Amino acid sequence: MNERLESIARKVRAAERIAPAEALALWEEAPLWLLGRLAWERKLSVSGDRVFYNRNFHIEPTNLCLFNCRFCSYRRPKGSPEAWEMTPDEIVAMARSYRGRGITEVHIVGGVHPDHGLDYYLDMIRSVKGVLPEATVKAFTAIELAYMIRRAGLSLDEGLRQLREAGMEAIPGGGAEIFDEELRARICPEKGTAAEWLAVHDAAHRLGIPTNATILYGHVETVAHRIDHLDRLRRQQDLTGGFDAFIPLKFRSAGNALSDAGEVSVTEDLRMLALSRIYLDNIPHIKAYWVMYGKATAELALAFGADDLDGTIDDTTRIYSMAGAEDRRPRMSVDEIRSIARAAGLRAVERDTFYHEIPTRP
Ligand code: V47
Repeated sequence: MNERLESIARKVRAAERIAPAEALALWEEAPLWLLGRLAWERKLSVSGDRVFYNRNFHIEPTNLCLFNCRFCSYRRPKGSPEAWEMTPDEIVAMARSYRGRGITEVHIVGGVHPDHGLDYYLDMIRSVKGVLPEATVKAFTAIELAYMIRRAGLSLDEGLRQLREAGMEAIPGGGAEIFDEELRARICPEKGTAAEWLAVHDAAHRLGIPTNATILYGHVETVAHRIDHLDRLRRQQDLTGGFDAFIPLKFRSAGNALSDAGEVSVTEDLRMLALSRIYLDNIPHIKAYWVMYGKATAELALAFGADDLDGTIDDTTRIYSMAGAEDRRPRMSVDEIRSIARAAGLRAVERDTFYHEIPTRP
């Protein structure tokens, strides 16, 4: 190992923060085993032998979307036979079908629908919460939120307050994509800016609403772009501290305008996870979203710094199956999650949205 690498590894082990240039050096020069070992050690010091999971399902109310992001396989234009829009009754019926099944989180994300006002979303949240009062509603990406709040003529703060009052208790991490302005203009030119994404999370954190963060990697960006993205998140977290989890999202190439970019290797996925764990020293949880990796890679991810697998899902999300993920009908039983954790030498621990542990139950 060269001297530079040795000194960076020493810093990481001493829980000292590394700079962007050091992250780049780690990426370019560290062998996989070293990245993995550093991330594993960091994971152990944060969450010990635990791997978190939750009992959740998703509601994807629509795949109509104002924006046409080039990496997206999910969106359909109005009039397309593959476009869908759930009615409020269908949404309530879906939530009702999960009554009595131990669900602790409902994740609601869809396209940015052109026609709905804020009241529509407030009613949606109230109705889901009304049917499943014990579950946390984690809803809408920062992009959807910015749009619905702006359309209502409200400040971010006021809009988020109203949504929280209706029952939105946490915000998922989607819509971050890649923060670099030039790249964003190439892959999702119409979508809200990086500054807008960060402003929504900043406002949410200041209101005490916890959120997640993501990156979409493995398309046309460079490693320096990824590190810049991580750096902006780390700086935001220093200011407001409200990110619970970071989720590196691997670009899946089927059925979208960026298909030619292909997909990065599993080895690169593991390097990305490890780098995220090492760089984001102020975000406690790194999620290996099994729906996007597939179950086999998710198990591997647990040796590279991840401490969360996300949830049972119950075949309720299409975003990744439409983009080419192996699992066409993603669902995982609690037993399966436990055996993945066990195989990785770790202990599966059920959590709620806020990472409170839930005592073992069948
Ligand atoms: O923002 C879209 C990504 C995200 C593709 O917060 C794609 O707990 C890969 O954010 N290949 C939405 N990714 C999903 C998301 C998420 C998922 C699970 C848990 C949480 C959480 C958040 O999906 C979008 C976009 O970055 N995405 N298309 C694609 N072809």
